[in-house]
Amino acid sequence: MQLGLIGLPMSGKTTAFNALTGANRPTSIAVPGKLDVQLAVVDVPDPRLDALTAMFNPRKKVHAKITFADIGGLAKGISEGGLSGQFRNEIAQMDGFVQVVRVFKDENVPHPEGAIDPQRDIDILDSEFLLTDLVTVENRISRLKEEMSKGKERDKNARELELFEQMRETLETEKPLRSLGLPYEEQRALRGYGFLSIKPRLILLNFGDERPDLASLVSLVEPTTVLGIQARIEAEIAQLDAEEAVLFLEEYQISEPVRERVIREAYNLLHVQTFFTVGEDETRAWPHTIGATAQEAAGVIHTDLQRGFIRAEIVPSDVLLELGGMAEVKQAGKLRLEGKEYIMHDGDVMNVRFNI
Ligand SMILES: Nc1nc2c(ncn2[C@@H]2O[C@H](COP(=O)(O)OP(=O)(O)OP(=O)(O)O)[C@@H](O)[C@H]2O)c(=O)[nH]1
Ligand SMILES: [Mg+2]
Repeated sequence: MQLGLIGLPMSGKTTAFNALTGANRPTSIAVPGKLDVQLAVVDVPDPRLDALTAMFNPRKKVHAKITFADIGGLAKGISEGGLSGQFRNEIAQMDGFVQVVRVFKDENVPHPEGAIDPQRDIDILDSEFLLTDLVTVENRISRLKEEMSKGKERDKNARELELFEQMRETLETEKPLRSLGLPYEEQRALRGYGFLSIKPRLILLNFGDERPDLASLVSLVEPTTVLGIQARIEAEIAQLDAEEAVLFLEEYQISEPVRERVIREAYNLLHVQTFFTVGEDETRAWPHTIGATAQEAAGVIHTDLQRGFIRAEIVPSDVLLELGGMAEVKQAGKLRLEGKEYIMHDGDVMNVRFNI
């Protein structure tokens, strides 16, 4: 899973990136209009994985991973005629966005628009993305019309044209494509177009050194997921070792580090949940889409397991943790055998029986 940090110049993207990943990138270096991308991979914290690891004492513990991309260079007015190919390609690879919005006041840090106005800043970037998508939609509409006039694949093209005209209308009324709430399958079919406003995004309001107070701002940006952070403070805390970090989080009354909050929201927005595999070799957390069947989930581990899938042995991790071991689970008759159509639940521990 890849989350792109976007935002206007000097909003605190790199500072937030440092807070999220523990990196130590220099701040205020991006040049507006010049793409600058830096990636960092972090472990997804999961207390269930920790508990399972303590139980099985395996050689290896493997967390789910999430990639954060610090994307510098986006700015007002750079998408006339649509964002340039390079920007588009890079940004379109993201599964979702974390949009950093400046709330902090600091005379030493100039704001590209002058005054502080979070709602305006959100709108500016939104309209850059909307414009980029609109260009793509319009190009596709002309292509479709051209093909239809030649009598090619009439039905298929007519259906697609209907969808794209709906998309155009949405964008022209200044709404993002995600507001269409297209079914997952349809979204997947559109992936090749690299639409930006179709991707889930959450908003990270950077309150600077002041305590986040969403109440005063949240109505501006609904119905989006909004989190508040003190980016600079959290970036500094992310440099500390675990024990010291706990002390400072307490001191600043930060109940949960931003990494954990953002990852949890991202899982929700992207409809991702977790299953586990356990054993003496390794315990491991596997992210997968909510609604996946056991067979599809097996494919997350390896395509061979999906192809040769016979059955899955399933036990919820909380049951396993409560009973104290696999032998106990079997003895209590709590190990279920599920077929390929079984819909995975968050926290399932799975062992795939397969044959290839
Ligand atoms: N006072 C204060 N300053 C901050 C905070 N977060 C970021 N800054 C400052 O704002 C400036 C820009 O921060 P960056 O994190 O580089 O912002 P950015 O969005 O990555 O900027 P560009 O990549 O250059 O567009 C730096 O001078 C930071 O020190 C904060 O929480 N409080
Ligand atoms: Mg930056």
